[in-house]
Amino acid sequence: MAGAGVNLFFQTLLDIVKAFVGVYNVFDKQYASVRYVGWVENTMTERIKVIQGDITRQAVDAIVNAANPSLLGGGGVDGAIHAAAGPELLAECRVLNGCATGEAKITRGYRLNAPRVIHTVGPIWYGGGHDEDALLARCYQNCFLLAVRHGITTIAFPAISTGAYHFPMERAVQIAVTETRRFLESQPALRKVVFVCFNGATFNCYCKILAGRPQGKAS
Ligand code: AR6
Repeated sequence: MAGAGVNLFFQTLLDIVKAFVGVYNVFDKQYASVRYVGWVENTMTERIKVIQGDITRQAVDAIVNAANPSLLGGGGVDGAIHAAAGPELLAECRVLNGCATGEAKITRGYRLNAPRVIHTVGPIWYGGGHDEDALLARCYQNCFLLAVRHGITTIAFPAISTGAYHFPMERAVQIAVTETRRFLESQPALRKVVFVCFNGATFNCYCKILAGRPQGKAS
């Protein structure tokens, strides 16, 4: 009888210990996930960098090209990327069958420091009533999706559509930053997003919208 009592005591003790371990695990997981979200939030400024410079010189996994629907080259950043990558880039682009506005396609980087180029076609600014905002947002979303699908962890963007396509700079930068923050929050695999600004005005605009101090040097 006494033996049964002792057994019951130990069994109950064991159940209590197990229950505590279970509760501890639940708390631990919750704490871990909260800490994880906190980590993303805390390191957001480290994962987004803004620099003034030339995107063709960036040593990242992929640079983004602000292309046109033919994907066969052009002026601006598109021309600079093709010039720096060499003719092999154009040869690969020829077989891609172009790219619709808001979509993105990936190639190798050839002579660039970046092994990959993600080509996206931003919207031409027609005054704002032609879905321009949504199309520009789609550019960033599709670039990020392609990047993650190809195991890219560091990516550099120019200010898509803000040159020959005349998208208002501040509005374009707001969209770029919003889409980037949204994607980084859900994708820990993406380690670094670099906004490469070709001039000081663009650089200042990104810094203002990111509401942070300048984080990079001109290169
Ligand atoms: N590095 C970083 N940014 C650059 C560079 C560079 N080397 N060169 C220019 N920018 P744009 P879009 C900036 O006109 O407006 C092409 O002909 C530039 O200051 O290159 O999307 C395509 O073939 C501006 O802020 O692209 C299309 O036909 C930003 O990059 C059309 O232009 C985008 O300017 C696309 O127009």
